[in-house]
Amino acid sequence: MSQFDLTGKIALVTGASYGIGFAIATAFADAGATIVFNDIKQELVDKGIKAYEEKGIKAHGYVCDVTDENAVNELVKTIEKEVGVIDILVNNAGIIKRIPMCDMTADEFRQVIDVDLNAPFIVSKAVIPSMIKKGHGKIINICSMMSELGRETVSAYAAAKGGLKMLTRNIASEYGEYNIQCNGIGPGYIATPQTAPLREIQPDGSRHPFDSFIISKTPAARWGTPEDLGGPAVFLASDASNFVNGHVLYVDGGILAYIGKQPK
Ligand code: NAP
Ligand code: GCO
Repeated sequence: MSQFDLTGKIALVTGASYGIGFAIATAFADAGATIVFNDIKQELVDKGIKAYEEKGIKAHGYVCDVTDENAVNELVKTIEKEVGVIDILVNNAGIIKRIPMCDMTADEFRQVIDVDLNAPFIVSKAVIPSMIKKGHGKIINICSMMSELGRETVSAYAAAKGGLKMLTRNIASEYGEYNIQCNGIGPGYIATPQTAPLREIQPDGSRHPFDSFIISKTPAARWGTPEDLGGPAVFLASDASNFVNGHVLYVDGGILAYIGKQPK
């Protein structure tokens, strides 16, 4: 049997009706896992179930706001009853607000921290006890370039994703002895609705300046696709990574290794 096989495993991927979460869940299903996902609205869950069906995947979809601790605890109980104990959790649901720091309200800052940092704490805490009883578990936190780097307008997001990197290391430290591996994936710049405003074609038909900037900062000279994250996620969800713990795997086409192209 392949070390990457996920047959018999149950995976919960949060916020996975489209985008990166959807691509990761699809890769898990291709490797044999049963897919469970949630999203914040019924329309998104319906859209997700249909999109999985189109790929031949029977996914279990639930409405749940990952920032609501009671709702998350109920969700995990329902999944355990209706599907089974979760073997793999991917904390994928996330938001970003691109606002210069001095223009951002404390409330807006808190909303980002709530979804991108507090929620992974809440969902991980809800699944770990059953993972301990089962004798194994895999938690994958979707981090970011902003777990390492800063840039204008993303103070809350960078603070949350930097914190998520440390939550990853802490879960690994605290629960490694129970055969739980908690790792992060740090996607580079990936073409999804979240980054669509950064790729908008300009009125004169030229590329968005940020789009050109990202191409020049990425040795691969392209944006990533959600599918680029599938293989790394399967690795971190499978037995192939049983001694990998507390690591963040950057899937960035080389951005973090590169000083950037010299301007012409
Ligand atoms: P996305 O397209 O915005 O998808 C995120 C999903 O999470 C959406 O379905 C969203 O619903 C859902 N969600 C938001 N708040 C939620 C909540 N409170 N409870 C439950 N679900 C919630 O994002 P993506 O680009 O695929 O990104 C997925 C993850 O990767 C995020 O954590 C993001 O920060 C991270 N990431 C993205 C990139 C990139 O370049 N795209 C790079 C690095 C890291 P709505 O549609 O209603 O908001
Ligand atoms: C931004 C982007 C990033 C990416 C991603 C990078 O405005 O700089 O949205 O934050 O989404 O997280 O890894």
